[in-house]
Amino acid sequence: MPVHNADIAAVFEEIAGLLEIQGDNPFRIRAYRNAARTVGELGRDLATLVGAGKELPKLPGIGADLAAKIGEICEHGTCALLERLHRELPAAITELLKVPGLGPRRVKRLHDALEVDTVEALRRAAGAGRIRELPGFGEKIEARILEALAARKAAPQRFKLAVAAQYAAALEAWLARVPGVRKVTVAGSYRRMRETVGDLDILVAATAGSPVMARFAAYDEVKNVLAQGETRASVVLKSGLQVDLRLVPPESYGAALHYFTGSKAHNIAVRRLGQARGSKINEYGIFRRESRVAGETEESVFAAVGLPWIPPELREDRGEIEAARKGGLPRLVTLGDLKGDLHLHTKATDGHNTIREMALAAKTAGLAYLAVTEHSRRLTVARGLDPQRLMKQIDEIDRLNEALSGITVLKGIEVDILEDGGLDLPDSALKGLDLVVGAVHSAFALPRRKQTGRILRAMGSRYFTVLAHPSGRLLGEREAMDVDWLRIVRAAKERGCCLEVNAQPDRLDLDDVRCRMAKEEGVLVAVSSDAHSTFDFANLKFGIGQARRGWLEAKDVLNTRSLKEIRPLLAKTMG
Ligand code: DGT
Ligand code: CA
Ligand code: CA
Repeated sequence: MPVHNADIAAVFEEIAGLLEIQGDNPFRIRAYRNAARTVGELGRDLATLVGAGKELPKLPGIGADLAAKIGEICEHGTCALLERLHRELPAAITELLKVPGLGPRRVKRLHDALEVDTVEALRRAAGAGRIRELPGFGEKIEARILEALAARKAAPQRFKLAVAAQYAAALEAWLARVPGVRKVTVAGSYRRMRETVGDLDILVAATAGSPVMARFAAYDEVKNVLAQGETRASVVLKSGLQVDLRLVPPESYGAALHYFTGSKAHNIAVRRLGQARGSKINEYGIFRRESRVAGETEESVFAAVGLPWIPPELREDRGEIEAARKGGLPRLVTLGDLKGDLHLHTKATDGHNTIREMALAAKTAGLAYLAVTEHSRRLTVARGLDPQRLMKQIDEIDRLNEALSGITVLKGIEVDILEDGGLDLPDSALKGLDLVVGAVHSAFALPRRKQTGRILRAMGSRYFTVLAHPSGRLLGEREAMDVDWLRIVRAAKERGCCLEVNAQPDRLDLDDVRCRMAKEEGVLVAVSSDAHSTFDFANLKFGIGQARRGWLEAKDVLNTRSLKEIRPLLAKTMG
């Protein structure tokens, strides 16, 4: 059974929750939680390393004991500790832990006081008004629990793109090895690089008699089979991710690919164009008076309605058809266009590697420069830098650059934007740097006017280059801040500073819509990894996905420029 980093992280997260319910040592609990985060965000598949008999990379906070557990999970999908905790606690506790706003401490109290040990029991207790009477709960929390339960029912779980990618890549490779299989493509929102996906839609072309349908249902990550026919099947994987598979004949592959890539709104618009030309478009092809005129390739589908091929990331019915008709489609930025990375961390703060290690990994990733941008002192949990430590790092980078070839380290900082919009370090500490990345890490819930003013003031400070993860959202965890985006984008334009697309899988911030707003207002966007380890450069592709969904071309992205071209641009913001 293939095990992915997300599975390992989920096991550690569950262990942390269950240990907390049992009242275990807080340090031990935190160790599991940190490990879950570290593994979950890692840009390299640990099970592959374990499977190849390779040693695990040294990761901070992951000592021999946790490393052994990672090995155990890679092999068995679970570990003895989790199994023991399952025996000691009611099975539904794990489900309760997933209800937003509950958390281990509350779950434990509900369990002890009301004997609530299933989600249904929780719903009943909340509905009967019994939860508000518990000390430490109250009416507000009871209402929140009911809301969370209703939302759970209404909105099925969506998977972060990077997490879905782990499952998709493994399944795609597995299907491609089935005898007779000619082509496998993961279509749907995944192919359009949406930040989250509801399910995977896989298209397969195979020779007659290929056992692909049976093999799909027998894939060992499958938890249950929802439907299985000769040409279509749906399964749910152990992770909860649903996968729909379609077997299509070669002459329909392009039409099916177009149909199942979506979006639905885009499909409807294309179908209408077809109707206007007297042809019928569906997932089997393009038909004129019952005979197929196109459908083998996607290009043929678009050509049949008089359009050039449109990249999947644009297919949201947000003007792409009109642009295609006028020959005005953007030439979307690609991963290969990136020349550098302008936001990352090292061991000096909460990163896992030395500057040198990060530089060499960036070079391997095909980059020519990278900016070290540590947290500033206010972020004590990340051991943020004060002016003295920053000065020391600047010296270290100068020395390192003399020794390195083929890669240049730029000097930066991720300075904390204080609640009043001031920066966490004085101008005297910032002025020797190549760039200043500013970011909000606190008070995300300020009212719109205050929050907007705070960010505007920060961007207006003397040294300010890039606004990092501008909205502050964390997918599935924290909403974007409430700010006047147009004012911020226009202020960036006036001030000559840039906005970031942070490529971390749970950020993807700016999102697609705000990328496009930046472009339309003439503001450059930096696509940055915010790497905390040498593996994280692998996340840049997800940032590029958002940039492409936001119609960005290479010229719209700051770090597609060579070192020589970017230096004067950065220097302008540092004066
Ligand atoms: P998701 O899974 O919620 O992240 O989003 P999608 O876009 O992958 O949606 P999904 O899985 O329901 O369907 C895959 C594609 O199939 C969708 O993007 C477009 C196509 N499709 C599904 N239902 C319809 C429909 O009723 N009409 C048309 N024209 N296309 C549809
Ligand atoms: Ca889908
Ligand atoms: Ca689907």
